[in-house]
Amino acid sequence: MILTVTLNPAVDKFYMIEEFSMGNVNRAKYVLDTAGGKGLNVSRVCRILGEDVTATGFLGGRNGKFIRENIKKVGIKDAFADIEGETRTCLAVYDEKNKTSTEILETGPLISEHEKDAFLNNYSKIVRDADIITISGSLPMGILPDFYGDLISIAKKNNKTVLLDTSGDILKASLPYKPFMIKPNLDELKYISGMNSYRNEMVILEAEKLYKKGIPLVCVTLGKDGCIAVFDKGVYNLLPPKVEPINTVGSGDSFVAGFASYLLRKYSITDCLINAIACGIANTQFSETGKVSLELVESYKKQIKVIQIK
Ligand code: TA6
Repeated sequence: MILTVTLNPAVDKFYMIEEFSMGNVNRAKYVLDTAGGKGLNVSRVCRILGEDVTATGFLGGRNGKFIRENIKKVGIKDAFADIEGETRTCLAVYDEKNKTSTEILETGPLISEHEKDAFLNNYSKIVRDADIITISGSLPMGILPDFYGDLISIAKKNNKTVLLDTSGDILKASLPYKPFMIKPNLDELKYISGMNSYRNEMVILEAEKLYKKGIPLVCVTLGKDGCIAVFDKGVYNLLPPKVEPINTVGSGDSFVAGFASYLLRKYSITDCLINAIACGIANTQFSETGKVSLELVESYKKQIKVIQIK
């Protein structure tokens, strides 16, 4: 079973706009509300891949109710903790003409000490039934950046594998706890490493430094250019086919789901990364966030090139 952690879930509101015009009235030609937040996108893709998924985190208010109803419909087991606050809304505005996606992310509700303790108590129990734990996204107010470290420690005490997808100070604070995988993009790698260029050599150098600090798999995601991965003392570049995206939001989350699914099925790290990238690309072919099709994933897997750099 895959346990997904989304401490700051969101109702993802997607607006399709013919041509977005800043400072003017824009009429949405298509609107879609999705039970989102990175970990719930991971959960939804895991379900499409046929995996047994339990989702946990914090949910409250009308948005929390919407999310509970929607995750139940797709067979995601609900292990969320109730909160007083209102779960947030995140906007994704897609400009059809310019093919750009603009996101506006709310900070999320304030979590009380009592709510945090109740979550931790429940998490410590459900971790035992999980095989793989994914921890994704930002933290709501009231939760300190090193909280993911507590979750990683509890998981590792139970001999569970943790895949971490977060950024900024939260990612920095989590590194000493050595999750199995981190997947920073270039900007996130720059923030945590201080590197001053995006040249491949620099990216590889910083990724290797993180690997040497005890992170078994450091995967720097490069969007349409795939990823650079450091694991098992080697450095690899995985190159995807070129596709025309519809909506890229949720591709990183689909990547995590694809990786978790294959890791659970005991595939090699390389095959897990191939499946992960194929899921990330497949997600771009749908307007919904966190959506893939098995046919597209299978097709893209065959087109991904793996180059061993070191
Ligand atoms: O990756 C896409 C997405 O999950 C959106 O669905 C939106 O919920 C956002 O990211 C949340 O990101 P955050 O880093 O705030 O957890």
